Amino acid sequence: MPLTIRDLPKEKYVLPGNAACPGCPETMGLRYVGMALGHRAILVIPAGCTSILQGLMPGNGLSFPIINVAFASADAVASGVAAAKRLLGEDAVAVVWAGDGGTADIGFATLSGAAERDEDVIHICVDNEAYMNTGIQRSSQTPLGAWTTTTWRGKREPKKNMPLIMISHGIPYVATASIAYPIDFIEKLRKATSIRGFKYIHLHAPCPTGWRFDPSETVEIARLAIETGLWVLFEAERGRVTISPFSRPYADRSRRKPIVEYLKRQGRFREVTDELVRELEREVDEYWGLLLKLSEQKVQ
Ligand SMILES: Cc1ncc(C[n+]2csc(CCOP(=O)(O)OP(=O)(O)O)c2C)c(N)n1
Ligand code: SF4
Ligand SMILES: [Mg+2]
Repeated sequence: MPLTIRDLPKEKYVLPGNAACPGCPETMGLRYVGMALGHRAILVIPAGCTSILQGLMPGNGLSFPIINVAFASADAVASGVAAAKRLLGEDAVAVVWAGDGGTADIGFATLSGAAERDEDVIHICVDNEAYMNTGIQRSSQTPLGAWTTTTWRGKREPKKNMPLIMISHGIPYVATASIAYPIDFIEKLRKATSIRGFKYIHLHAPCPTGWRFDPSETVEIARLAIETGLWVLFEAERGRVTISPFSRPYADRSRRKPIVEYLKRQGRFREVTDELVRELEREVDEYWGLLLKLSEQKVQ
């Protein structure tokens, strides 16, 4: 039986009154982590919006057990948590919850090291496509053309492809997810707990504050990323890719919404040109072509 919203536990791990902005995608993602893993999750969190919104003792905004760490140590600390849990026979899941900066840039060395050692850890990259906590600076996950406070005229480089980089580490499980599709994310998290070794999940997380859209539109913007084919939901088990059901229709290019529908809803793409749209379309086609080759799936 497929999982439905009614099957999910009611216990709350994200508490009211926390310091997140309205419409924050990180609190949404954490809520789903709570639903998927419950009290088994031990979160290792480097600096970022989550470490701020969790608050200071005794005013906690999150009720997970959390270890706050320096960027460069997150996956090394989680490797230690995994070893302790094995030695003590605890039924716990070592989870790194890190932003795109903490994952793809500042924390990448220990992420790559822990993946190469195949530590029994789940690394979740909550990707809001910039360093939001310190004032919306660009990261390697900021897409081509996007405004940030360090790319005033739009970023000139494309988004670094982290899921493909993690697949090439040869780890047992890589998946992409979106805060607009909670059941898909929860199922992937639960599957990850059943697999021994290093698991990487990249969660697309539109941020109203940094992307310049109304806080009531977070889920809509996240959904548009899927419907335009810009963000693709998939799983890769030992490198073999399966496109997830919500993304499957968009393997067919003609079913994708125009990319401009996604861009025009966000102030960070205010200066977008036709040339940029064409370049993004080219990137999307190329990425889909590669994923479909890896999946050996026929275009429907
Ligand atoms: C080694 C180091 N460099 C820089 C900082 C400052 N810093 C704190 S949070 C942050 C940005 C984090 O961005 P991201 O990981 O994307 O998380 P977000 O705030 O977007 O959730 C930076 C640069 C730091 N704490 N440590
Ligand atoms: S800046 Fe974005 S990610 Fe950070 S707390 Fe605000 S809405 Fe959430
Ligand atoms: Mg970020």
